Amino acid sequence: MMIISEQKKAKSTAEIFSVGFLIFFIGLLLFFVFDRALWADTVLDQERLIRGRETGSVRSITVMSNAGWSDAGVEVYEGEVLLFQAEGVISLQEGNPIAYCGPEGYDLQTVQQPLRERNIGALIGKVVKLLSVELDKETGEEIRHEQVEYFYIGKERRVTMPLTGHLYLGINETVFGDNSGAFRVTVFLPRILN
Ligand SMILES: [Ca+2]
Repeated sequence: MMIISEQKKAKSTAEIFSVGFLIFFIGLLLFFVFDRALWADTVLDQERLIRGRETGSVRSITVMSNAGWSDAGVEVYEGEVLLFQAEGVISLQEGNPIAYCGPEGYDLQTVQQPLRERNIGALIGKVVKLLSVELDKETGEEIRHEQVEYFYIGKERRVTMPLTGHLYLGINETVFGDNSGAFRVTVFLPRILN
């Protein structure tokens, strides 16, 4: 009886150790999974900024306020997250002493803007997807059928690309001929550009 009891005790001790190890292992696994998930949410953006030149690509674009859309020179993919940072001051009406603004725009919304609910003069972007090209039979001119998606940027913003296509940056204003100045924009892409 003594021997059996000892064996049982030994067995139960081994079981406790096994269960303990299993719990520890699962805990360790969960820690890594959740830690990575948290890390991905909070730290990745900063990491991406710091290591942008290793893990992705950085583009510097000057957006002239009096020249319509500026070609960012990159194709983007739907769902891809790009980080934008902008600086600079522009005039929305040269000679007007109060019509100045930064990338967040001037505190005024008009119906004649690409993004009506955003400040006039704010930094915005658009993605253009070329659907088809046809020739006008009468004039011989090229007619491009495009899908366009606009999005707000402001001073600093992470934006999920709404469409696969070509990226442009511009000012949230249609009457841009009387503007002056430019925004300097840094674009961080999550992949290496060829
Ligand atoms: Ca203007």
